[in-house]
Amino acid sequence: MTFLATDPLAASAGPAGAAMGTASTSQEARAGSQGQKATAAAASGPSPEQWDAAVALVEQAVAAGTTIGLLAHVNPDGDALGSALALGLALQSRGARVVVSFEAVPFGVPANLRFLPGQHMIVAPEQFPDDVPLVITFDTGSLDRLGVLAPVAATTPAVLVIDHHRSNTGFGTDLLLDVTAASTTEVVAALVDKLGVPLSEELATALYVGLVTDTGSFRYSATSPESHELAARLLRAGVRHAEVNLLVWDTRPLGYLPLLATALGRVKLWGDVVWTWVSVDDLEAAGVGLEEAESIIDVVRTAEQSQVAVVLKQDVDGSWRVSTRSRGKVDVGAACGLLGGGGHQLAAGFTSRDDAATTLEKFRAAVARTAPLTS
Ligand SMILES: [Mn+2]
Repeated sequence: MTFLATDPLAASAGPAGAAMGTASTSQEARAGSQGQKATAAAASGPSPEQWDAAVALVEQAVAAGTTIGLLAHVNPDGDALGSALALGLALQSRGARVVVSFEAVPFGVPANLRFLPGQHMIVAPEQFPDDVPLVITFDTGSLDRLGVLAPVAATTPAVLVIDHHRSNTGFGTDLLLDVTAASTTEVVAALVDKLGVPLSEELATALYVGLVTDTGSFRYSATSPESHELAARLLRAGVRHAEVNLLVWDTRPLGYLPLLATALGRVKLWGDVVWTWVSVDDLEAAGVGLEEAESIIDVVRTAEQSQVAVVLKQDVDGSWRVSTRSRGKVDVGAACGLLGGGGHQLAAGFTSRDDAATTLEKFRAAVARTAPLTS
């Protein structure tokens, strides 16, 4: 670790000695995207009873005319927000009253998702009504991933959890969990079908965004024949895929480019871990928000000498949001789980209040404690 001592990172480290935080990054949710190589633990989707209960719950709320609250995880990605907005549009077409919310500081939809249809349903957490009888959560593996909205889901009488994370804790009163689904939107699409709602172009676009986000444009291992079949249906429903993909993948503020250059200029290989970092000062110099640092790891993880890629992103409070990716042999989901985070086997994250060097050491130690993946 000698190189760490000379790394500027060591000098600019955050508060030392504090324990790993429990909050996760939006990368973790994005993680949904990559993970889920089949293992012995692989389960199938929801049981017929779970589907029946979920459909009945939603139908009752629609019939009662009560407001239905739809919650995405903190700093929502395309899958979380696309899922919530897609079901919201479906429920509105059935005459339901719907509000969509999530935590983000400052509050707002990430820049590259602002084209998503259905944004009229979105309210800030402060505006979320406190007497909603039914809440539905999307792409959220545990209650704490709802951030400031966690108490809402903890106290609402009926909470339907729709997810595809293997690490889902089973919170809520009803569960639609399919760990074989590449994205939560695949589960939502099935629910939309069961509710008898036809796919409008808008609804299909919201579903498509989650599907392409979490499959990395159908590249990641969780991509299934069903993912492609759903994509075909969505395109037939009118999704303008070239336009959508240009906005999702290939549209960044100019400041992203110097930020990427800074991060890539610092890349180091430690054993089989390739890693880099961006500080609050870097973000400020580039004139972009933390969300723009999310995709840096997609470049870092290409290093063929590595098994694992790590990008540390400093939040304004000095903590590090840590994104990790595996090239297939290391279960980074398990390793991040040991550090209070989570995600999927090939893509996961955690939050650390240690300095960056200590954070990386702890991550490597956690990797050493996890069983290697076999394919
Ligand atoms: Mn997901």
